[in-house]
Amino acid sequence: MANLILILGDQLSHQLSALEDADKDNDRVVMAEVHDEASYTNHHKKKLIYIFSAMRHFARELEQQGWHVHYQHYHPDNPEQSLEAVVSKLAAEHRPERLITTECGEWRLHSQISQWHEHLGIPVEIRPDTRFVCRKQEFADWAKGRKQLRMEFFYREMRKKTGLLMTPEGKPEGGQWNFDSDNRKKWSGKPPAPAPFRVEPDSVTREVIQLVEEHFPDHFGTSEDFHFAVTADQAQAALEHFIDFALPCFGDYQDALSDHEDWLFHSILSPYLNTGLLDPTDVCQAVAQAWYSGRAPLNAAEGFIRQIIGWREFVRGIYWLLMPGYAKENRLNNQRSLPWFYWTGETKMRCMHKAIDATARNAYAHHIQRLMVTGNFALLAGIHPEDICDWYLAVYIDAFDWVELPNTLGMVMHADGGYLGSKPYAASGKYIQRMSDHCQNCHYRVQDATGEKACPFNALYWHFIDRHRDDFANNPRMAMMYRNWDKQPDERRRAILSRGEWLLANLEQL
Ligand code: FAD
Ligand code: DLZ
Repeated sequence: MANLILILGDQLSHQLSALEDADKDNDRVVMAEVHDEASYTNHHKKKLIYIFSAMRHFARELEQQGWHVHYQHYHPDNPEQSLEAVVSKLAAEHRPERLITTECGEWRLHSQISQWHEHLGIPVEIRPDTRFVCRKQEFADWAKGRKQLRMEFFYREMRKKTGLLMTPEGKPEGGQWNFDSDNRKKWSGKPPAPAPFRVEPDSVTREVIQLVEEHFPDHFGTSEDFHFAVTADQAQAALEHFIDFALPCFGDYQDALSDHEDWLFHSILSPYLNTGLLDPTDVCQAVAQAWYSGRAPLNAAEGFIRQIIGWREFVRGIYWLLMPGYAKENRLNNQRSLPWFYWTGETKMRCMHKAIDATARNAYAHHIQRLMVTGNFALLAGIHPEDICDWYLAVYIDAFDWVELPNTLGMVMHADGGYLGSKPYAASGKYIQRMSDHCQNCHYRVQDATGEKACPFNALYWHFIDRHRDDFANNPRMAMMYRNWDKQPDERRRAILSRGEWLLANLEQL
């Protein structure tokens, strides 16, 4: 055998750098479902099913194209329980010239793979991951010397680099870089939200569902009604479904929350983007084309493209710039444990119940649920960043450390001191009321900050503002909040803080 080519569970792309210039006749591809990767967190059952099934389908495609593939199916008694063990065994058996792989997406595994050459007795060639618009070094160069890193400026560079939604004269289409102010509508049920794209499980997926039920029965969530795409062709159909049915309203209702609809007008493409079934630039080009051909408004197309070549690339850049220290950041010195209801959904707070229940059923919640409901609550309640990061890493089908960590630790928890946002995304119940119809069905009263039935988000919000005065009072974007708080009568402030104290001491009861 000439070379061994390792393909990881989130590298399911035929254009993967590890496959470039390979010799189909002599090289051997290795893919492995292993205990260590399946168990480093309490992965949602649907995430396990998705990864294993997509891996199996991808391996089959490679074989159909003439590749020799060594594929390890998961079994708890497999002697090789880690990727290194699988690769070591093959290296000893076949004496390849070298191991080739594409750099992996998380620090934990990356730091292991970068040491493998010491144990395997063969060189290990780690190639750059070309599935992103911005290379790691390019981001580091952009970030160098800047006092603050702001996504908006990075995003403009990526627009120029890709030419997406740019005029031939090099100006942004529509005369503006960003149409976010058009994208904050509340959704009241009309127009109806489209049904999500569905693929009925084939025999491969059904076998994996059984495997996950048998060997991972205690993992979070349900395997029922698994309907995600598991091949690149199916993911392409999911993209077309999004463009036809959801994109036209994506912008308008991007920030909306609903008591009745899990998916609203979101694309549900993150699992496919993050595992290689879809390429981010192709996806953005298809969306830009939908605008050019009049099938979607500009605020939708621009808003969507910004999420991908802006936020997605930006968080990846931050991750690789700041790891491994980044994962340990806790600048607000939060110490509370994650309340148990994050795992059960059993809470009287309607918005929280709805977001967690959807998460358990679907392995998915849309961005505003993650940011402004479960995330906002964790921020206000002072949950330890490691606890809440581990929750997000476990429960979502699209969760990989490089994208989950900056979003949770940075954007939600403000634990990094402000790389991801110039102010914390802290909000009271009023925000949730404005953007959703949850509050009218809630046990708690959103208009109250004190009293047994007062919405917990309210007193927790003011408690957060008060206890972090030293951290935020000088932030110009927070000044109005401090002015509003300071002009409250003393007695009211004391009552709110006392309710806040009670809530913090009794989180499990909410
Ligand atoms: P859409 O709303 O349709 O957006 C389109 C695409 O834009 C997404 O598919 C995604 O690729 C990209 N995108 C949008 N926002 C972000 C963002 N903030 N960061 C990176 N990419 C973004 N996204 C993940 O892919 N994996 C995660 O583990 C993850 N964890 C998150 C944790 C928290 C606390 C928060 C607030 C956000 C997290 N996100 C994560 C970002 C975002 O919530 C998801 O990408 C999005 O909800 C996926 O659903 P969608 O494909 O329907 O997205
Ligand atoms: C997330 C995941 C899971 C659940 N299982 C596997 C696996 O069995 N084999 C594998 O190669 N990859 C798996 N992955 C993805 C990795 O844990 C890891 O998150 C990514 O490869 C990082 O780039």
